[in-house]
Amino acid sequence: MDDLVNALLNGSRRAVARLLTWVSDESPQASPILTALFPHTGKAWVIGITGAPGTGKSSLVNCLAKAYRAQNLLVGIIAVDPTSPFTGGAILGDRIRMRDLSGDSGVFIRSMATRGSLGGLARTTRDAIRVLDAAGFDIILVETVGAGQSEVDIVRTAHTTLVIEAPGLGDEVQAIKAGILEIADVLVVNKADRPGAHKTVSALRMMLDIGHPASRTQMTAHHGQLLEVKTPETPHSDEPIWIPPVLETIATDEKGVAELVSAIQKHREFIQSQGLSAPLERQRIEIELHERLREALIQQLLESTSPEYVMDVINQVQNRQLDPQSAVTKILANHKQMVS
Ligand SMILES: Nc1nc2c(ncn2[C@@H]2O[C@H](COP(=O)(O)OP(=O)(O)OP(=O)(O)O)[C@@H](O)[C@H]2O)c(=O)[nH]1
Ligand SMILES: [Mg+2]
Repeated sequence: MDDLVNALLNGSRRAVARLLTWVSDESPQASPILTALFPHTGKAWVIGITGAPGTGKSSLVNCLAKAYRAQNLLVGIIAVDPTSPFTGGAILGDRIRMRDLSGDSGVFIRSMATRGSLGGLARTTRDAIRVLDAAGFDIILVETVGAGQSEVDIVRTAHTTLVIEAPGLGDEVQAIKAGILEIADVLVVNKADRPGAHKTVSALRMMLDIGHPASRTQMTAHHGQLLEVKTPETPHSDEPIWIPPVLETIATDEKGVAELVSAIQKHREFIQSQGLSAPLERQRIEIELHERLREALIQQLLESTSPEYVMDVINQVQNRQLDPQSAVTKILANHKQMVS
């Protein structure tokens, strides 16, 4: 184990590959290594790239990776595909789009698909980010398809979040629905070679104006937690606020990429100069702990409770002998008894 940890800390690509496989397989072998690596993490800048399917996320990731490589930075890429475990096609497509990067040992690409729960995917994605971080990757690009709360959760891991839109298709409306506009640090209208790009840009700018820019620099409270995550205090009116820029890109022609890299850099400098790094990290840790705790508690509960017992409780609810809340109380009481 020490050998693997040392190899990884020295940036061995084989060690990275092996550990990422354990992480995505949720293999128990990964845990002690992640524990050993943790003190060596926290150095990379994590950039989340999200948006509706087909908006050009992978193409932009490809462009960004090349730009950061030109700065001599090491780039890790995680493509999260929560839609299905059968992602052969999508991954193959990404490989083709990212083929410019193949053969460069300064870039490491890995796809992560869900095996069980989406909560599991958020956890394995965080672990994968830490593996790359400990291995010395400076920039970690995490691509997720922005379709709902679970993807938003994954994106919350990032230090800078890019939301990618494309002209037409009413994408801006979709973004609002999925709640992803609120998490954008930089908005990108890709496929600017297509008609309607300017219209999409102005629509997005208008929506940003209507929104509440004061709350944008910090993450909003997380839904569905066991415990309430405190909403960050609204900054005083004289404090500088981050207003997400709206940029146009043509990923297929590598147009607008330099401006995008510069916007990301400005956001990073803003976070750091305003002393927001530490509070934002605390908030990410809080969210992660809640998620892990919830998963662990449910796991514990399921281990101490037999399926027959649960079946029986379900029957009682169906027969109107027990209401659902009392059923939960009953299962919890049974669990308490089993573990004591
Ligand atoms: N015209 C045009 N096409 C683009 C541009 N960027 C990407 N595309 C094309 O759009 C298609 C989808 O691009 P991807 O980069 O795979 O998009 P994605 O958002 O990663 O897609 P998913 O991961 O499947 O959600 C590909 O055929 C790209 O070549 C662009 O700026 N202009
Ligand atoms: Mg993609």
